[in-house]
Amino acid sequence: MLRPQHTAHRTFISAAPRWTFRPDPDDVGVGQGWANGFTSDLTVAVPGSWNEQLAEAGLMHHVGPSWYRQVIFVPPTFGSAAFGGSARRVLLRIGAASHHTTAWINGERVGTHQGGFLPFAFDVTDHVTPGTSACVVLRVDPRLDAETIPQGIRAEEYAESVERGAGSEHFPPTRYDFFPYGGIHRPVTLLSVPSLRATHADVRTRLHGPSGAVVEITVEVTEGVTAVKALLSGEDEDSHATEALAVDGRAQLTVELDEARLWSPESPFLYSLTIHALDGEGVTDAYDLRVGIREVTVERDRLLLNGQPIFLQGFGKHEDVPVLGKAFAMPFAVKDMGLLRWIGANSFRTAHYPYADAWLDLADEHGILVIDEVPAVSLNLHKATATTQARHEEALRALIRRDRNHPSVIMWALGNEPGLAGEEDARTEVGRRYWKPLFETARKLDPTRPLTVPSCAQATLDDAALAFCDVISLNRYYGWYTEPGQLDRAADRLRADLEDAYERYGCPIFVSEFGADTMEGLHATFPQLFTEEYQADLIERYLDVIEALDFTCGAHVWNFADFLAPQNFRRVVLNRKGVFNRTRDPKQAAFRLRERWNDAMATPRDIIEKHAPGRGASPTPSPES
Ligand code: BDP
Repeated sequence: MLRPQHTAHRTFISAAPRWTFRPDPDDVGVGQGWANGFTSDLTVAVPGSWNEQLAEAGLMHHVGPSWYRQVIFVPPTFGSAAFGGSARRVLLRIGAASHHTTAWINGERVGTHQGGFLPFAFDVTDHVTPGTSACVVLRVDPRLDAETIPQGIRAEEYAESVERGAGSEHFPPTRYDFFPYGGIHRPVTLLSVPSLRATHADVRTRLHGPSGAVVEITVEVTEGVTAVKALLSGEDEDSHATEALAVDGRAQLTVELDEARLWSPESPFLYSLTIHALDGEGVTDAYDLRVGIREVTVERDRLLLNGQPIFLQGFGKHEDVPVLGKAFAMPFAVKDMGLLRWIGANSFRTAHYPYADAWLDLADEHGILVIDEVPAVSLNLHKATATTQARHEEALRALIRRDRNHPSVIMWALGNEPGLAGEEDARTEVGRRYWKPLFETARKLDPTRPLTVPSCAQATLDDAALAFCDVISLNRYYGWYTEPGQLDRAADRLRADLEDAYERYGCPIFVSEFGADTMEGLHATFPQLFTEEYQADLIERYLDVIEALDFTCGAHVWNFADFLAPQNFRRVVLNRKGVFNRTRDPKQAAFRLRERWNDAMATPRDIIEKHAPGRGASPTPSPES
């Protein structure tokens, strides 16, 4: 799906930010006809989670169906007359809503969608009239179960575990360690697009010869489009034009560059690509994209970008900010990018779900490398069914389709921590059968990026997902959940674990999570959990171990910033493993990392060389290369 854009052939409006809101805890809204409109004293901001916004109305822990209503004036400029009479369509697009959404316009149902973290759109042309108002009603239901991605805990299951006195320590109940926000989390827009248009574009780049590159563009088009033109231009460089006929709804175009300017963290150069759809009489649609040319490969124990080894230094993140909850908030995204640069990080992981695409735009521009994650967090394979697996595949396809054009995305994480509660199925043939087809699908859809699944200590190195990974990602908490206050023992266990992992799998090892909860302002002269010194020391001890091992390709501290967790005795309101607090003030660890990572603007390899002499050098070429 192409994003909202203003071009000579496309336009859009954003819905007003304040919506009428009504929670529906007893799920009576459909039966009572709320789709035709409803009244309520409550309003809520969109994008925004309802939880913190409406905490005083008793909705902090509301994880149930909720209704939104907004009257949107459809501009007369959305009509065909404004675009020279050619036929047009109107689309209602929702950037993301957690997790199941049904939409009505003027009481007529226009569509439904499953999945909380990716955009979706409904063609509402037949339900609106340009120049008049439309009443948009959305029912958003955040409830999850064993067959959704991510999996969740149904209210009845929770009630049973409360009864049994086991497994009920989280409230609201989740299978994961972040707050189960509900709401419309990314912008709602109404788009006016030509009937004869491009509907999707896939751009693949590969390096060719000593300094050239090939850019392959596949454009999906609506019926009636006969050809597609593409124009690729770089700064101060010639433009490259190409054209191809559309056959069976798609056109394949290729641009060959003799001298390609590559995208990299040091020089994140982006070409502009303009796509034109044609119908035999002229141009019917125009759409702009940006293209970064770069290549990611795995060679023995190295992760390579444009043929050079890279070492990932950065964080697992969350989309979580005060009041807005899980909503995308540009000021925080801009601030976070600034902090990533300030601290000297070169990468982050979109733990534990796809983020708003604006994050990836920023990463493309700043040269930040991204591990992009499917929202299959803490999978319980014992409870997974064929439906869970099919939805997992759907989520994987949708993520790759949305994000593959971003050069910043260097690796797909197909999930996170299967078998978190120690379920045996994660380590047996059940796990193997679950993961195999998912990896096959991902490789078929995108053979140009390595695949991984961050794995937890509870699943052990027998985690069935690991056997399919190109990079082994390990989340490890020695010195925190085990060996508390004992950093020497923690470092020894970590080293032994990483060595075992490499011996067993023989591919690059990435420590995708490690960290310690930290209350800013707590200090001690000895290793004491929760103090700022302990967090900073633990992080440095981990980095010393990881950087000194030849086969590692990076380390991501958990977490960039503190984030809200469900209520449970392990958390003082927030998961406090952030090196920044929730409002982005630095803890001591942030300054230590900054010192280590910036180091006169050295590259990550130079930093390794400093802390582990001899380790930063490029790999010796393998005999066959
Ligand atoms: C890991 C999870 C992450 C948690 C983290 C923690 O991947 O979501 O927040 O541990 O416990 O198991 O802080």
